Amino acid sequence: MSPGYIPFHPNPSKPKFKPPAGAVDAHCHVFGPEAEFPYAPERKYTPSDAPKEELFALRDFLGLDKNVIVQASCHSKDNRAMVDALEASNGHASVGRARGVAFVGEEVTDDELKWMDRAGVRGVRFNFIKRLVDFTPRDVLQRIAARVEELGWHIVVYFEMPDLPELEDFFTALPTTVVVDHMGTPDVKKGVDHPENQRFHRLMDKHKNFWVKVTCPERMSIAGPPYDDVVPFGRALVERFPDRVIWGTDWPHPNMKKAAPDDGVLVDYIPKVAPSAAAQQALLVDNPMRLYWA
Ligand code: 0GY
Repeated sequence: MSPGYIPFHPNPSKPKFKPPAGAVDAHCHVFGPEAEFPYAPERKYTPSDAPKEELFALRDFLGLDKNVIVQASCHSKDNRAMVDALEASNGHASVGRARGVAFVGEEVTDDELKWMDRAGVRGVRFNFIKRLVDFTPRDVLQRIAARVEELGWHIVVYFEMPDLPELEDFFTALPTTVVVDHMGTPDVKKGVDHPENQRFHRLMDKHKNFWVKVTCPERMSIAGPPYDDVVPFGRALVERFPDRVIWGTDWPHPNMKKAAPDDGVLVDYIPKVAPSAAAQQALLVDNPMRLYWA
């Protein structure tokens, strides 16, 4: 483990909010176990193991039904731990309980892409966070995007909001559905109406192929749990783009600075950003099903 790395919460609370039947945790990860799936040599942090069994137990405990497992940077382009979790979760069922998002380079072969597609991978992540990954040239990403499009997959983008002006033209030229991680990482101190956040809303408004994850209040909150200072940001997105929002836990919460969040508290955050049953059904079931299971 990296010095200071905080493992996931050992005993999360039982949420009061009961998610609707079929609810999807649309952003989570599996780490290792290192003995079976070693971390990548080029990683920027070493987490504590967070294996699939723990993820599936948490899913059941929180009252969720399905997972979208996103390849994290500590495993870099070695997608085996993620695919192993998909295979374990899906078995031979035609409608499995997990989908995946991979991280690939342009050296990835068509056979590898087919292997991942069969296992349930439906997207590729482009990570622009400098503390997590080394820079990949735009032309390389464009060539990957063309292959992602052929597969009918989408592209997940993770970036920091101050970098959006510089990235926007690249994003809007992508040929696929584009899913933005963690609300575009707004600065909570600046407020929902700040030009930086409004620029992101305008991007979502203008480009109907953009979706957004209403995730990670624990990363953005200044006040701490139950993250009420982040609620206006999530709620604005759910109200404005009701059919293009998804939600997830971000378990096992890599690189938290102070404490591991209580996953039960994160589930109880959902009705604050999506107060009506219709909004909850869209956020937790209908939208992720359209994006990942259609
Ligand atoms: C997240 C956020 C983080 C890490 C990663 O790929 C990753 O390593 O995504 C982070 O440190 O902000 O989505 O889990």
